[in-house]
Amino acid sequence: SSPESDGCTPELEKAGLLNKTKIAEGGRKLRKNWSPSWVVLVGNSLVFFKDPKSQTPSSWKPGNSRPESSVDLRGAKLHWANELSSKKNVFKLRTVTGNEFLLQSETDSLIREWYSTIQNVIDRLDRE
Ligand code: I3P
Repeated sequence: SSPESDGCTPELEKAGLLNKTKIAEGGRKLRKNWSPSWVVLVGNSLVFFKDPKSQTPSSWKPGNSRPESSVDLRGAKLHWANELSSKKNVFKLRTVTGNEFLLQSETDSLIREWYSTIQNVIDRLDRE
């Protein structure tokens, strides 16, 4: 079992680079637009930042650390979704408000870690 699931860690945290596309907003389908995103899992939220690698040194200003968007994981659903993409290692995250995201990594172990860490947060919130 992972260290995150030992029940002794109140705040799960994880950060890393994933490929991301939003595919629905409020239940309404969107056109895919994959891009690398710096993803941070903190508390009950998944927070998306612009890919730091795509920023020039001069773009590192305090204002640029503002998240692009943030997802409340309470009541969210997570599913492997390789049928929704030609890419490998894809999962879908659906929020209670009907926003849907696909997240993807070329690295199998990395995407599995993200999946189980996010699922652990969703499960914890379901129990509250
Ligand atoms: C889409 C783009 C996406 C692709 C999507 C295409 O074309 O190539 O990368 O998704 O496939 O429609 P466009 O750039 O013209 O919008 P995947 O990479 O996830 O396969 P889809 O329409 O079959 O979902």
